[in-house]
Amino acid sequence: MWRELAPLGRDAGSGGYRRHAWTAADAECRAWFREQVEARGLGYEVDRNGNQWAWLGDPLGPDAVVTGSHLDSVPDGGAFDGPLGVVSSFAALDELRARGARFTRPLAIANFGDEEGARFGLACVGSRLAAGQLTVDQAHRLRDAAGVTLPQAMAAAGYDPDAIGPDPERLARIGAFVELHVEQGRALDLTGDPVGIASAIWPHGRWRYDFRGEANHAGTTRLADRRDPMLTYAETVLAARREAELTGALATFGKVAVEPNGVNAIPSLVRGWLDSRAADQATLDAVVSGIERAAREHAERAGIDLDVVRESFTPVVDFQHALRDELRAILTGRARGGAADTGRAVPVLGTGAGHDAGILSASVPTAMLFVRNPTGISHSPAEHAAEDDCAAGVTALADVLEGLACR
Ligand code: HGY
Ligand code: MN
Ligand code: MN
Repeated sequence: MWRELAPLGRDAGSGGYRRHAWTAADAECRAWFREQVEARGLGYEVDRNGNQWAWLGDPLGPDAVVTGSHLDSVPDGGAFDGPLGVVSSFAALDELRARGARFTRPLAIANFGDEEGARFGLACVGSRLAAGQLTVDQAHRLRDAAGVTLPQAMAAAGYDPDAIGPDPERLARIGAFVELHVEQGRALDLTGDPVGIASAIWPHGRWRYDFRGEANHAGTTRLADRRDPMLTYAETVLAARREAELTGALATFGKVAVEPNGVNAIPSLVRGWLDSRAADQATLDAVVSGIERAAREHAERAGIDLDVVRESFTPVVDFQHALRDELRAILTGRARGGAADTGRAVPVLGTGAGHDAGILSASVPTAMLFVRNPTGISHSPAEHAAEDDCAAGVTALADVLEGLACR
């Protein structure tokens, strides 16, 4: 499965993935997902928001156990963020069938669309729509850098944008959602464990800063006569780092767009996107307001107009303790009777990375498994996990699914 998926949407130059929502690369990944479903004789379904589902058992039955993740990527993302969860889900199902597991609850594997928000700027569009955390009107207003709206992109990919909307009945039928994901950090590398369990997701968001100045000639305009938004943007980027250091939060300006973006032209507009995250809401509020305050002071002094728009926000997620503890019991061998009690506690760790499981946790009992990432690098072509650790992740996911769905 991994070898078949690896070339899809991969850029030959950077080696990174460009699997953005409703593009040709996304379509290739969706076709791959459907092939896996059909190769296993599972029921295939695409829900009203374009999320894909593979079903074993009755899709309308109660108390389903669902696993899976996403296949889309950030620009030049790595191979594991998302796909590891989807591939591991199919491999875990194969493992359970090899074990002769008898399912007493419906089981599904999901591919949630547009988790990264790389094209339209909002994270977890597929799961947010299903959970009613993104209204149809808000979704219809999303547009990419070329001005293509989400409905236009969905229609061009053959999906009905008028069908999108909340899916409470579907979510009400789910008893547990467990997402396996490559760790985006080095906590497991430090504990020496191949697999860990998630405790929480930090609150995090994305803010767009629009710095407007005055376009002019780079070669004839005196410095004193300029209103250059690039300077204010640069000062804001440095202020963001200072505020993050002062508050123990994270703040990143990783995306910038300049108009007219000419080497010999003083910009009229510099658009910068802030990604900020912190262990708790109060700290996040403090760092985000601190950055905006500094930006406004710099803009005021330089005669630059500034607009700040929050484009994406996810509150803190505290994964359901009962399900988290059930996974822990299963993985330390206590809950499955005969299995030797390994006694070794499985690490439970928080993360600053957002996930569909975080969005769905407001509607469904959710949990996450992390697979060790020896360098911690993610959102980069250098993202990697060792094959043995990925295999340990598949076994852990199979154990968890068996413990939950084969009672
Ligand atoms: O941004 C995130 O944390 C996730 O990768 N969407
Ligand atoms: Mn990601
Ligand atoms: Mn991810």
